[in-house]
Amino acid sequence: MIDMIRNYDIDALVESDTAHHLHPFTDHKGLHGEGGVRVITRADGVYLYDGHGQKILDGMAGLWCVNVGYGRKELAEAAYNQLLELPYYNTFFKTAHPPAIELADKVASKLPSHINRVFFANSGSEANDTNLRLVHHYWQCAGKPKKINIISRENAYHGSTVAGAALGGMKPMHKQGGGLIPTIHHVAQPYWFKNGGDMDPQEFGLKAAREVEAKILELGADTVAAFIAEPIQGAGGVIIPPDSYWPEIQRICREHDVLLICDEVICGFGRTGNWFGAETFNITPDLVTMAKGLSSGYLPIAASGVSDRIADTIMEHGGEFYHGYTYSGHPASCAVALANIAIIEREGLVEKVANETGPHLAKALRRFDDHPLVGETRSCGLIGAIELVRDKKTRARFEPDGKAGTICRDNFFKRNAIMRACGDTMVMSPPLIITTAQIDALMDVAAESLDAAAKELGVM
Ligand code: PXG
Repeated sequence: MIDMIRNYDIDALVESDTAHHLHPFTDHKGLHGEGGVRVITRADGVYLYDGHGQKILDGMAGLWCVNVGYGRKELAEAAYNQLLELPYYNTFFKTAHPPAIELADKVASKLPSHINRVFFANSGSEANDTNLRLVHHYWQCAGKPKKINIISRENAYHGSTVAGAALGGMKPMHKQGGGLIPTIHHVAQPYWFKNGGDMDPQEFGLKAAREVEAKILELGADTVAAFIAEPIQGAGGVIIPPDSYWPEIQRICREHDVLLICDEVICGFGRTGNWFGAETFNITPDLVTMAKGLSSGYLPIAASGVSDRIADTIMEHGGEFYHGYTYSGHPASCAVALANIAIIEREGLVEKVANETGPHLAKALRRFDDHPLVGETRSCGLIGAIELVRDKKTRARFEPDGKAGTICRDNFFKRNAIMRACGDTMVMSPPLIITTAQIDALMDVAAESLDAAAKELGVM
């Protein structure tokens, strides 16, 4: 944490924000109507502090990214030292620099053994754009240029660039022009709680997986390039697929020679109790998207992990891959990512999630099983969800969609804790350094917020 706390004129900042700052994913009319933003001025460990000195428990690790927690001096020092030694150089024209080389090596060592190459980007959206470019380039090099269709899932989140939004399955984004790539197709998500009806979850998992196969057959396997999915859908509402889902997806991709892109932007770097969600679900991806936890959000950096099959084919074919970003493998971001991974290793955070805090969260969530507003709780490692319902038995929701979630989220906020609402699903993804006592504190706030929301919704 910084030694000196700066004094900001918060009211002036809020006014200035209203006048000049366009925020991502924000209804500005609504925001300004509510009196503007809450200004966060500093953070330490799992806590944020706002401009009025309030201490806020961050149950979301920022935006699912601050895995090692806030206030890590050694990450600041890694950036500082690198910026003095070599603030920038590109990796385009037969050049490289130590941090990019070392980070590619380190990340490759954490990925499944058939993935040994890494291509750097600056955000998860960019890395997914890269994956799309890589997939098309691969199939051309492999002599199957007709394989151009990509299959994704409804309600998936793969970013906010043109390709990211089209890859994702968020209908409101598509309606605003974000779904304009005609070779990208969407199938159902393995969301038993919402769509499973009376089906057994495992049966439902198989059914959802077989929608991918049906789409492949509809398009013709010789035209399908890849299937992209998050091991656990994050922004879609922490959708943990039934155990039957991923093995069936794996079989389908193998059988129809369709590449599998695992978007690990949220699941990567310890979130599920392994370095990658692919390990947790026993997935063998051809490409892996990484961002967020790669640097714990201290500096922007993302990456695509590229399997030997893809990298070797492209290399053997030869010819330039016309793709890259000015800041691919930015030295300071790479240095910070290396220091971040060193912290995760040194503090055994992945093991801690698997053996201690993950199981603790799962158990702690069970206290809401009998709550009138709660239809289901679920978690995997340190990513979890609470489903809000009007009727526990039928899993019927309140209307309109999202109302209960917003009320509940606002109640969290009032109590100085952060959980996000995805529609009527409360989601959490705290920093991986969170202690069991801090998880209990978060659950205490959840209990109060659920009670308050239930009263507001008239069910308690
Ligand atoms: N893939 C996944 C799985 C993500 O969660 C991205 C790609 C895109 O990453 P960038 O770095 O381009 O944002 C993400 C990002 C939310 C929320 O409201 C989630 C994300 C981003 C912004 C908001 O939950 N995830």
